[in-house]
Amino acid sequence: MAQCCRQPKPPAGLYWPGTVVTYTIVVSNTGVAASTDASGDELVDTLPAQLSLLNANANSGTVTTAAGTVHWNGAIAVGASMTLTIQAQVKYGTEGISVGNQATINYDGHQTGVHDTSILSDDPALAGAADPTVFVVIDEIFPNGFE
Ligand SMILES: [Ca+2]
Ligand SMILES: [Ca+2]
Repeated sequence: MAQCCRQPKPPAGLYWPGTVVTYTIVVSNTGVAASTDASGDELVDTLPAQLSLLNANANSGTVTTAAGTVHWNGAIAVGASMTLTIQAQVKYGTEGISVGNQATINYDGHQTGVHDTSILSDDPALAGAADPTVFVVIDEIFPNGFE
């Protein structure tokens, strides 16, 4: 029974049903004016249907979650960054499915108190400017050689 709750940590990039996936999203203010907490969410990440949202935390601002969607509100000073960490579990019955995730960041580029610009998050491991983070769910394996 001891092995019932064991959750082996997979090698980087290998995910199977039951694996906990951690997304780390860093939003930096590289502009010349503070990014304010304007009306509406500054970041929204709706997780794909293959994932169950476990928790979400940020080092500044306010995080709320509803169903499979993470909402972040807050200000970011010039030159500062906000780090949002989202943990989700790969659902069962998803083997072979390509799971993509991408957040939307909204900001008030014209300093009018209203969001006027939206950008998509980017996977820095891929060459494009706005790549979703994608992995394919594999069949369960036992990398430690037992069970
Ligand atoms: Ca806001
Ligand atoms: Ca990229």
